[in-house]
Amino acid sequence: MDKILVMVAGLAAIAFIIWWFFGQHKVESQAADLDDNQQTIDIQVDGGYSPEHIVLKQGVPATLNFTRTDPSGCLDHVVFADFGINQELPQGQKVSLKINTDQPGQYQWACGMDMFHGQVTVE
Ligand SMILES: [Cu+2]
Repeated sequence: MDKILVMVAGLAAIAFIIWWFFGQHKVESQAADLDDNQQTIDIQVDGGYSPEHIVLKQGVPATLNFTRTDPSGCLDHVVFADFGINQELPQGQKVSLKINTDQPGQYQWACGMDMFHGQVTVE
């Protein structure tokens, strides 16, 4: 009987850990606002990116508005290697980036030093 209790508790703990991780990822992922033939999303840059995962609709022109409030130089550039973008982000200024959404897929972005990451899903 004790063994069964331990096993049930162990499974519950594992289920909780799985829920915790996947739950968090879901919260971080955000779809862009769709308006006519245009989609936009605001991304705050402060100790990382918020949201960190964004979802764009394929074939609709997309604008990502990055605003860096973080004073550290680490995040002062944003790099989309797939799109050939290496953009400076002056502190406190909104910087708009156009993203090509012709091809579905997952695209990473990073800070200039490749330490912080974000992800765009085009679907
Ligand atoms: Cu960095």
